[in-house]
Amino acid sequence: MVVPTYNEAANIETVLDRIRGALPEAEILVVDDGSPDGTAEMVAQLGLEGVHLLRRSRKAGLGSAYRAGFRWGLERGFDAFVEIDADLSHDPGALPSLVAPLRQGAEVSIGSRYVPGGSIPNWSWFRYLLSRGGNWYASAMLGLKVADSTAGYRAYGASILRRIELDSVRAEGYGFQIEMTYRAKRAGATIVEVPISFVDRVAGESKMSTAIVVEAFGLVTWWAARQWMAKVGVILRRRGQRGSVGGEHEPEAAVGAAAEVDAAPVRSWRQ
Ligand SMILES: Nc1nc2c(ncn2[C@@H]2O[C@H](COP(=O)(O)OP(=O)(O)O)[C@@H](O)[C@H]2O)c(=O)[nH]1
Ligand SMILES: [Mg+2]
Repeated sequence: MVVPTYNEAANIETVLDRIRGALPEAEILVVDDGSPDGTAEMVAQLGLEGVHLLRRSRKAGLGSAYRAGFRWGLERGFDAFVEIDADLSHDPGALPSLVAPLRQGAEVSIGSRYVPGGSIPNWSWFRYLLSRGGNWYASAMLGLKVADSTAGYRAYGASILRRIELDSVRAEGYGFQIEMTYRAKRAGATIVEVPISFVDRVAGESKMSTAIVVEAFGLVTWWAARQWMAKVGVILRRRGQRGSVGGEHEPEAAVGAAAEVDAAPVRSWRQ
């Protein structure tokens, strides 16, 4: 269990307790970014068995906190990872149903607000529309076929985290969740959505900002553009190849390929 925290002193003890109650066998890693409210000190003082603390010096974003948490766990040989917010928006009681698909062979399980049975009881219409609009845009642009790709309550098998190349994941906010979904899908993961009820935080403050929304929108547009450019490139190359069958360019291409193969050992020998 990776629990990112920034100023969650009002929630951390309860959330750790409830995770323990729901999934006693899980190890928990709190990734704290130097919370000024003393969240990390509270975790250290509680000294709970099976609860680890990764302290980072400054607020570096949700995506970077998860990347650090996943690396920590992969180095120690954990085979499944769960993302959960520390503000009790994600009900720890749903953990058994969230991790169940991993036991049945799925590599990603998303706690989804937008599949039948999922809900957000107390959100303002503005946040609801923003979230639905963002999800629609990401899904349409990237062909994700996932109802809730911005959801932050999810479980991953270690195998997919290894294939995703975490070091090159760049997004920090909602964009991080979309990027992980996009990469997992491209890497051939089976992605399952499990209905959850997302309740808005009661204590502490949200770190959601306009910058986070803009980052997600910009990155989705960029990934989609890159995807289309790659597709157009493939079509043009295919056309070029068809045009040159039996034509005068063919011998030249063959010579080029041979030259490249020949050149390889020379390059490595020079090094
Ligand atoms: N370590 C770390 N945790 C963060 C950071 N930003 C947000 N969080 C945590 O990520 C979770 C989700 O953030 P929250 O502010 O509730 O976002 P919201 O649910 O979209 O409003 C909470 O547990 C936060 O404490 C960050 O920069 N670093
Ligand atoms: Mg929250």
